[in-house]
Amino acid sequence: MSAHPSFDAAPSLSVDYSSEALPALLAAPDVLAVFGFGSHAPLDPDPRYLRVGTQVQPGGGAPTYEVWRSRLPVRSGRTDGIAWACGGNLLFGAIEIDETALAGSAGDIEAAAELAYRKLEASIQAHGHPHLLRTWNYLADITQGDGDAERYRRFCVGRAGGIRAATGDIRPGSLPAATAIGRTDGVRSLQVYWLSAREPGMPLENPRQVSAYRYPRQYGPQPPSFARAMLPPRGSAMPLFLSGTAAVVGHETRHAESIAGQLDETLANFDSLIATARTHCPELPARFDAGSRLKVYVRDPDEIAVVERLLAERLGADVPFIVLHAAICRRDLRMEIDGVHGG
Ligand code: 3EB
Repeated sequence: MSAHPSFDAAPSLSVDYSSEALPALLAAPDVLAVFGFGSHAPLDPDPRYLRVGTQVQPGGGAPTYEVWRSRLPVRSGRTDGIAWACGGNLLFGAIEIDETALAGSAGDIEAAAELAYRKLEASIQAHGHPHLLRTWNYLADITQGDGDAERYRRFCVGRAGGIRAATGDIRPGSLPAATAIGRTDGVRSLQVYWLSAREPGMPLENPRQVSAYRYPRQYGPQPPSFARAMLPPRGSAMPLFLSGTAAVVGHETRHAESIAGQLDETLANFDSLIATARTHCPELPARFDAGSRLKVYVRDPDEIAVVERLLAERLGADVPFIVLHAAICRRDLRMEIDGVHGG
């Protein structure tokens, strides 16, 4: 451990959903990041605020913002096109890359991803928080293009290229938990945001699923670079980070024709993932509860209402969740869920 005094505090993070006004949320000195959802959310120049490209249904009564609090004072700024906020031995960062500016009107998602990940790696190194815990990636038209030209597959190539360029290699044991989802606000730029720390977390895999970084060739030339979940650094007061999780068993999509079937398979995947986490952290609750926070991404807006109803049935009234309209990275996936558990 370092003797530097500012390293002494154990990292601490809470994740909440809030309908407070944005200026009031940003006025708190321990707020590390605030997220608004979709084109109805306001814009604000504060580097701790990000309007993401997945939409809440307007008028649905959903909480408006996701708020990360570090419980310690936060410094923030913008450096080399990256918004960052640093406090409590945690680093939030965000970058947005306009694909159309990179390669003409057709865009180039692979180049955008490579650039985003090179800059991400440089930034977390420069800030002295080199251990990625969690990343989110929002890209337009995620399943557009066929075969290996599909945009999600090319994103995976670019992401891996950026990580390799910066760190020399892809090391499965240090990949972050992640979400990669299709933005639905009509903006054609890649959004990547992340949380990193001075100390590493512990990436986890799911026994019901093939590790994404070992997906077979049929899913593209570059398997996706992420872990199924991330336990926070030892001694920290932080939740378990759950990657985007869908009805994938082994490496195959299940229940392509049924939103209810996909939801139940997704929840079964979480049961198995949380059971794995509990072998390391027995105090973690076995089931989602009031300390969990879930974001539910639904491809077809017409299925949002049924997902809300089914989730309330399956989880009860105590588990906070936000439902978002977003495209999933396989055409046969109707929904995906990510979140945190055990704050
Ligand atoms: C899956 O299980 C669903 O490429 O970063 C989930 C979470 C998925 C993260 C990523 C992709 C990613 O393969 C897709």
